[in-house]
Amino acid sequence: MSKKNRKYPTKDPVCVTCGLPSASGKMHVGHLRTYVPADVFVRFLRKMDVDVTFICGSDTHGTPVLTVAEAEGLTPKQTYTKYHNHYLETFPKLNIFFDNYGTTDDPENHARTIQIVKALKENGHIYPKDLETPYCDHCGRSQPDRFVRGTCPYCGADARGDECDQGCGRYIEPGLILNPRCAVCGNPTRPVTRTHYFMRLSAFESFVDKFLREIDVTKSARNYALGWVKEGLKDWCITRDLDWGVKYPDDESLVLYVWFDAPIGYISSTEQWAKKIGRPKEWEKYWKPGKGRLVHFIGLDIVHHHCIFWPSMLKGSGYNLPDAIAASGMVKIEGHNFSRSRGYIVWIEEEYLEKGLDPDYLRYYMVSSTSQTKDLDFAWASFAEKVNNELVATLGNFFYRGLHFTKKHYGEVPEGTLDRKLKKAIGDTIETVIDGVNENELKKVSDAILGLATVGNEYFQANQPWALVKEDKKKCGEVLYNALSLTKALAVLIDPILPSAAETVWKQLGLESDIHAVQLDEALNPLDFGAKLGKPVPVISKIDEELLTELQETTYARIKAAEAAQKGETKEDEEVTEHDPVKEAISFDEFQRVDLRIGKIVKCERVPKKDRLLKITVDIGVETRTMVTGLGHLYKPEELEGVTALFLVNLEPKKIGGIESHGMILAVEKLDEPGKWVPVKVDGVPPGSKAA
Ligand code: B3M
Ligand code: ZN
Repeated sequence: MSKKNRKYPTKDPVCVTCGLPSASGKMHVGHLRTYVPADVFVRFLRKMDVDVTFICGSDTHGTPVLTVAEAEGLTPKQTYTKYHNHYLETFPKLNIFFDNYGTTDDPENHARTIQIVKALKENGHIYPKDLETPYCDHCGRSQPDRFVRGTCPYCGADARGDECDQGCGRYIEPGLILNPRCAVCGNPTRPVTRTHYFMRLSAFESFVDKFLREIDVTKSARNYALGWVKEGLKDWCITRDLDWGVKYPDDESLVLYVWFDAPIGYISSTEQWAKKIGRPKEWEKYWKPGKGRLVHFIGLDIVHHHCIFWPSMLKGSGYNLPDAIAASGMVKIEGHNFSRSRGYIVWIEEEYLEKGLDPDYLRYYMVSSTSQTKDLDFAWASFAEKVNNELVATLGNFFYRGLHFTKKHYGEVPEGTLDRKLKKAIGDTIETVIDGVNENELKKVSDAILGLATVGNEYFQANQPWALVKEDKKKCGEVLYNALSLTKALAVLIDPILPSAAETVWKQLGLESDIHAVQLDEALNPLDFGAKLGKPVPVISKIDEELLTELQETTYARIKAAEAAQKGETKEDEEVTEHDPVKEAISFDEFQRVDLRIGKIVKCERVPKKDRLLKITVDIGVETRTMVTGLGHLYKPEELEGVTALFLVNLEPKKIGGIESHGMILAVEKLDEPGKWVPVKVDGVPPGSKAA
């Protein structure tokens, strides 16, 4: 990226927000897909001297909180307070620090929401209309949103009232769900008619279209959202027949839909921050039209709300518009779609923090595993591998060996001058870091920093200080001066990702300033001679086999228990199945682009150090090529050698475990044995035969 295309550093004030977690459950690994990168992004902006405020809070309204309150026998307020406190305590334990963390039930949010409804109404964007919504005679009440289940009108999957949670993921307007049944008692509901309030979203169609093309929004999110615009935006029902939420000003027997007041929480939480710092009007620099830049970090599951509803609400009531919407991919657990009910979840408190694991490891894993926009497959084995083979072996090792050796032989920073090549490597890394932050590709950032640590290790190795110290102590001092200056640079650069480790190394270098306040450029300033070194101790330690097994067992045990529970339920309730719903339809043309052929595995070998990976050489008739499969933990190479199976041969090449893979073997996951994948074998057909 050329310097002039960079958005950051900027003199404009920036407000970064994260999607508000619903205060109806505890924090799990899935949450961190957004919160960690956002926190890292904010910390890097601060290191570029950008004026940035980091805002979040708990989402306390709507049926997500109500259903949990009913299940736990608590009031909605008791429920959200319990989980809000949990978030409030847990974020700092992960080194995630918001400038303000409020709730959507705070008075500021009620007031701001009502102000926005009134502004929208005055501007002619709200109107009343009669609507038929589900009523459950058995429960004796209206059952909106999550209180109702039925068939998705778009894809036919079993869905909840306002969102197709198991199929296409789309937002569903009240009254549209097909075959509705009460989610509490299971009885069919009947439609009742009453007056609701609608926002005239249809009038915002061309605005949203233009907005999405102009702002900086993750490509996939933009494409989804533009797709909805193309289908035509329908007016949006903003009220619900519930008594928990922000009361609708013109009819207090209704509340606003949770997705109306939740994003307003971004504004009200900024207002709370402004009050807290004693400049109550300061929030306006972000939210009133002007130079302030709003950056929203969200998950790909809440694109509709942030790319369609929210900008229209802001526009219609005269507020500033988002400058960027960064949508992260979702998290899978051990290769499976995240699912609470099926046990594919990892809880942060019990299963990570209470095991004594360092939050920085998880932060590193979250940013360095894959591109921010892709799904991240969380697996304990790959977590341990990243910590052990990257953090410890490359970075931690470099920190420790230089500090330990210098402390032992010199006790202080020896004299030297910074090597030109090393200085250039530091300078180049800073540039890549700034590019990565601008592109919101934090993997690029962490890879560059680890690359610099590799340069350091090579420098150390090449100069052999352990031998040099005996021959020429002064010259050895020069080498160590360089190694420690590079350590300092690495501490500055890695600080946003590993704040605790960086802080410790900083102290070991004898530096007294606050590393979190140090700017990126400081990485280029070598150390002062003679500074006393602190006590060197390793700042990152390996995840040992025993702990890894314990972590894996906890996760697997839960998955097993969930499976058993589901099987039990299946017997009692025939309706529950474990089949994934059928995906959205594709056209025949789209299908024809898929090239499936029979191939024969002529050779199969393990990929060194990668338990799950096998390198296979496949004869596909026209040619013989290399592919990498993730079946290594299930099969020995000799079990696959000689197998004839179905292959996807026009999948774009991808590096897996350092090897370029040119296609994919098709395998099926056994329904009765989750996690067990079996290749689609075909006998009696020669390689190269096509499937359609
Ligand atoms: N509470 C939805 C969720 O938990 C949500 C986000 C609000 S952002 C304004 O995914
Ligand atoms: Zn659907």
